[in-house]
This record gives sequence, C-alpha cells and structure tokens, in this order.
Amino acid sequence: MNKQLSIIGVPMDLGQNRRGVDMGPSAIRYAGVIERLEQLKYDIEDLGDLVISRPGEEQEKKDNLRNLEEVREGNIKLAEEVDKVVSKNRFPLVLGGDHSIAMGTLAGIAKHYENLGVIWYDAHADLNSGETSPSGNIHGMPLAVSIGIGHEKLTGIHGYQPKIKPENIVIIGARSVDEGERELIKEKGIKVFSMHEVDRLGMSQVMQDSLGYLESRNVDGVHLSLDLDSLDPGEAPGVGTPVMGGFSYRESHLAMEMLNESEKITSAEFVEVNPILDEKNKTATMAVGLLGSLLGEKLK
Ligand code: B3U
Ligand code: MN
Ligand code: MN
Repeated sequence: MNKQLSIIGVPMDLGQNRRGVDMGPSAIRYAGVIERLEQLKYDIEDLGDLVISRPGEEQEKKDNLRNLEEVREGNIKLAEEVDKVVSKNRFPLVLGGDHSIAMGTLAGIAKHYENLGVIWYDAHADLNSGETSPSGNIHGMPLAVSIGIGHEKLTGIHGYQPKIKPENIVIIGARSVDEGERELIKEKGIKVFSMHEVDRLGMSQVMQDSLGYLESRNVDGVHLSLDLDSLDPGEAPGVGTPVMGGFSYRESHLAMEMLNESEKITSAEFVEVNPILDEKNKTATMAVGLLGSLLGEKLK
C-alpha cells in the first residue's frame, strides 16, 4: 500500500434530493479519520474540502438530471484535484458526499492507468442514465457515466471518455437494481456479486473471486468505491437510500482486510454518509473503522 496518502473531502449533496450528505466529510473527520490513519504510519496530506456551489432556487431537472450543471462543475474540480494527487504518486482518498462524486474521482484517476479496475461496493448498481433513472438523481448514474453512457456533460468530464471498461468492474452487494440497469449489466457483461451470491458463497469467497477476476483482466490498479448503503441500515443508518438486507460490520471488515492483504488497491472513496439521518455518528464511525481495515489495521 502506498503510504503517501492525500485526503479530499467533497461536500456534495446535489446528486440526490435529501440534504445532509454534504456534511459527510465533516462527520468522517469528526469520527477521527486522520488520527486513525496516522496510527497506521501514513504520511497524510489533508487537502480539505472542495467548494461546491449551491443550485439556484429552482431545483433544475432538465433531461431527468437533477442539478446537472452544479454536479458537473463540482466533479470537474474534483477530477483536477485527484489528478494532481495521483501525479504526485500519492494515494487519493476521497470522502463524500453523495456517490455522484465517483465521476470526478474516476476521471482524475483513470487517465494515469492503462487498464484500471474498479470495485463498486454498493446496494445499488449506479448504472442509470437520464433515460432509465426512476429518480433523476445523478448519484444513481456514476458507474454508467464512467463507462461512457449518459449525458455528454457528464461523460466528458476531464476531457476524455470512457474512463473505465465495463469488463474491469466488479459490483459487490447489489440488491436494489432498476430495470435499465439490469439490461446494461447483461449487455455489457458486468460482473456482479449480488447479496444472493454473498449469502451462498460467503464474503471470503466473493472477495477472492472478485480479486481473481480483476487479476484475470490484467488491471494495473484497482479503485475501491464504497457506498455506505452497502451495509445493513441497522449498522449504517446514516445514508439517503437505505436498503434492507445489507452487509454486516463483520463481513465488511473482512472484505476490507482482504483488500488490504491483496495489496491491489490504489485509490478509494467512501460516500453517502449523511449525519442528519444518522444515530450518534454511527455511520461515519463505521466508515473510519472500515478505512482502518482497508489501510492495514490488524490484530496480529
Ligand atoms: N437506483 C435508484 C436508487 C439509488 C441509486 N443510488 C442510490 N439510490 N443511492 C436511482 O435513483 O437511480
Ligand atoms: Mn452508490
Ligand atoms: Mn447505494
């Protein structure tokens, strides 16, 4: 694991329609992220939080894309920041914010790799576009945008597209997938470990298979995009779109520990922490604990 790590907070809540997820980076900082990673002997550069502009009075939803201009603008800034971090050979750790910020994170990272792999740890597939989305919320679209599907103002962020190949993606934990997303998964042959597979195989096997799959694709880096709604709402209640039947604390720690052992992860983002919907900062505390395991905390 690259011990030079840079943190970027992204107080973005415009990719969906519940306020509060913009406070995610503060909540994660308050839960002690810096101290936790310093204990693991990381050299940390905290780049603070990006400035995300507020939308006008009217919540615009042209083309079924809520707050398109503001979400685009925030992601352009994020892509530039992340790009600089990777150029300095540092590990980018992005703290959200809603999941729309994965568009900017991946835009900044992927140009540094020939064949980037992505692990999408989420209750959702985030493979919608304005045409298929039931909500018009851009946080349900970043994975589609990153493979080049969606509005040009999003797919074109940071001046190139696509960012990643559909065959280099592994989705883990999906249990709420829309019709258009199912079709896209089938059409593009995207690898998905739904909760069904996790229940049948166990998390250990799923992680082993996920890493094996990415290795067979000859990826030269792996980005982890972790949406806290992948966890069960009982364990992580502070998220905008909770879905029953999610991962336990233990399963998720095991997953993070196995990713750490693999030494394959080259960047990460933790998203969708909403302290307003949370109970005593439980979800941010969960995020910090999982980050600890991802970045090398061990008992022995
Ligand atoms: N698939 C639904 C719901 C959703 C996606 N991502 C989250 N919720 N967090 C949609 O609106 O696209
Ligand atoms: Mn998501
Ligand atoms: Mn989700």
